[in-house]
Amino acid sequence: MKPQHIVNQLLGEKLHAEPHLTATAFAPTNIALCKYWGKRDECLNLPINSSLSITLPNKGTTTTLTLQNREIDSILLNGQHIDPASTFAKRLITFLDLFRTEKQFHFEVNTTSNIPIAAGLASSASGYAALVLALNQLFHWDLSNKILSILARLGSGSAARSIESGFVKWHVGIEADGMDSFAEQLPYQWPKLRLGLALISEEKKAISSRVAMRETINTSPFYACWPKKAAQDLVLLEDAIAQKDFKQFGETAESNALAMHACMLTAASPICYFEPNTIAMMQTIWRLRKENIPVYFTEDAGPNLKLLFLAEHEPILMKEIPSLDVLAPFKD
Ligand code: 2P0
Repeated sequence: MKPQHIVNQLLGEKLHAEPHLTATAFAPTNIALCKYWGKRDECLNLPINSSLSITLPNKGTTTTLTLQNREIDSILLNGQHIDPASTFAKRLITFLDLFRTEKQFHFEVNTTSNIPIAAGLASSASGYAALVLALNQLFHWDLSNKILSILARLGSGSAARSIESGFVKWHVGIEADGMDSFAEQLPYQWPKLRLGLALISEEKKAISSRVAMRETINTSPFYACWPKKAAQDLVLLEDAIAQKDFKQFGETAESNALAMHACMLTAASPICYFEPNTIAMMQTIWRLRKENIPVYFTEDAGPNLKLLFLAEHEPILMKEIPSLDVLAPFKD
C-alpha cells in the first residue's frame, strides 16, 4: 500500500482545505526505552514490534511552514538553506508531496532543532512530528493525535511517538494499512526520574537507521530473537513504570538497547555505533552500579548514551560525569 492512499483515506476532503499563510509548531524528541528496530512495511514505516519512549522536555524541533509562490519547496535547517538535491531535502519534499493538492502548493520549510541532527538523538522523530503538526495548523485540519501519529509515522517511524509527550507507547498493529499502528500516551508520570545526555559525538552517523534496520533484519542471525525480546521488555517496562520500580525499569531499558545493538553487530557487515568513548562511558556506568549507584543507559543509532537515574543520584552523577546534560522529563 502507498502512503498516498493512507493520506487520502485519512484526510479526504480536508486535503482541499484553504490554508493559512503560515503556521508554526514544536514537537519534542523522544528516546525509546523499548526500541523500534525493524519494519514489516518499509513504505508505511510499519514496525515489527511495539515500542515505548520517553519525551525529552524542551528538546526538539520547531518548524514554520509558509506557503510560497514558487515552483519548488525551499528548506532551511537551523538557518542554512538545504540543497534540494540532498537526501535530507528529497525525503522531506517527497513527504510534503503527499499533502499537495491540485493547487500545487509549495512551501518554505523553516526548521530549527536544538538537538544534534543525525547523531542518534532522534532528530527525525521531532522533525516529522513538528512538520505534521505545522501542516495540521496550516490547513486547519483539526486532526486527532491518533491520526497525527499515523501521519508522522509515514515520515519517520519514531515520529509517531513525538506527537504525544511523557511515556508514549507505539502499538505495533496488525492491519496492512497501518491504521492500528499509532502511538498513545501512557497515563503515568515519574517526577523523580532523570535522563542524562552523555554526548560522545555530534558527527553525522555513517549509516542511517533506515539502512541499518534493513541490514539487520536481512542478515543478522540474532534478529529472529528480537521481536520476542522486545515484546517481553515492553511488558516489563510498562509494569516498572506503573510500579515506579526503578531497578526493573533501568535493567530492562539497558538490556533492550544492548540486544538491539547485538543484532546490529551480528549483521553480515557489522553495524557498530559504539565509539571507544561510548564503551568507556558504559564501563563507568557499570562501575557506578557496582558501587550501588543505580544508573543505567540506553543507546540509539549513534554513539551517544542516555543515562537513566533518579533525582537523588544527580549530585553524584554530576561529580562523576561533569559533562552530563540532565533533564527532568516530568515536573518535580
Ligand atoms: C527508536 N530508532 O525506537 C529506534 C531505536 C533508532 C534506534 O527509530 O526509517 O528514524 O524513519 O522509520 O524512526 C530511528 O529510526 O527510522 C529509530 P525510519 P527512524 O527510536
